[in-house]
Amino acid sequence: MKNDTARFADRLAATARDIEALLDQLLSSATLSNETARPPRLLAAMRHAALDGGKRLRPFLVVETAALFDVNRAGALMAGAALELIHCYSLVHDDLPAMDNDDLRRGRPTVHKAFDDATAILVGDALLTLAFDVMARTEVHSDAAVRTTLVLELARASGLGGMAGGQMLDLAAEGRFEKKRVLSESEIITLQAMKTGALIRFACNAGAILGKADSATRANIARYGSAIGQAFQIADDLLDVEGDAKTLGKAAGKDAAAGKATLVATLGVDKARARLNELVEDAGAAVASFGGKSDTLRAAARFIAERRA
Ligand code: GRG
Repeated sequence: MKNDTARFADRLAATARDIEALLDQLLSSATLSNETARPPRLLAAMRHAALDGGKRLRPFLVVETAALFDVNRAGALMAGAALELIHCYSLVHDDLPAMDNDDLRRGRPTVHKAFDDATAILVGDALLTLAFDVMARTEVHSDAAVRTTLVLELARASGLGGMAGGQMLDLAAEGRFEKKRVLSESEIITLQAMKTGALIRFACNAGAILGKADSATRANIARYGSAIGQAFQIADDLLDVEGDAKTLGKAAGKDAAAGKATLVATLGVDKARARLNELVEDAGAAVASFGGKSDTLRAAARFIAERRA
């Protein structure tokens, strides 16, 4: 019989396959109503950004939290695909010369390297807007109020007070706009809760929104999402220190070289690892009331903490 880790890996792979197929379809050359044309170069660059790569962790979290409430899987996958489009856009823009200036992403040349900077900017714009187009579709959920809540919360997670705002705080912390200063632990936690945590938290909340969960349950899911969001970032920072470019599919050691504000730099590797373990525990406790139904979410928290790529 398969153990928890193997079962988790199978479920993650199955969702990744379904998301790949869905994104392939969403990024087909056929125009939709009220679209005039899909310019081939922009479409090719969007497909380069979104297809054939990535763990699809955020859609997986949507699908698995939705499964707690016996939500229809096809709708959860569609919501997950919308979220993945936002994630892919953020990677394309983050890799640009004006941001992190990376040549490699998911083991392939970044979009601005494979195409050019202007195309990469438009890829980000078009993926971002397509995400909201997809989230608003009836295939996500038959209830318009559920779709409106998803659109609203996705916008909040992605924008000024979420991911884009967090990226701004990150650039400021690097000393781009004024003198570089050392951030406190709580400032780092806030920055990371916005930059990477917001989308991960949204992924979990989306499952509860689709399932029309009550507010106490929503709060538990949000606690789970916050804990794994923080864990994800600490694991990512540890990988930057301990990983290598070949397994990561992107450059390693960049954060330390740039003197980036991370909890690993502030707390040191051992304390950061201890914090990571506490967060995995807390994530598990937050969904304990679901019993065996939340086994996969608990395995996901462990996977996030232990991942090597
Ligand atoms: C440019 C608006 C804007 C935002 C950028 C999230 C973000 C903000 C940038 C990503 C930069 C980065 C590499 C952050 C570290 C954490 C992270 C998001 C890693 C990549 O996510 P994974 O591991 O990637 O889920 P895959 O490739 O598996 O999808």
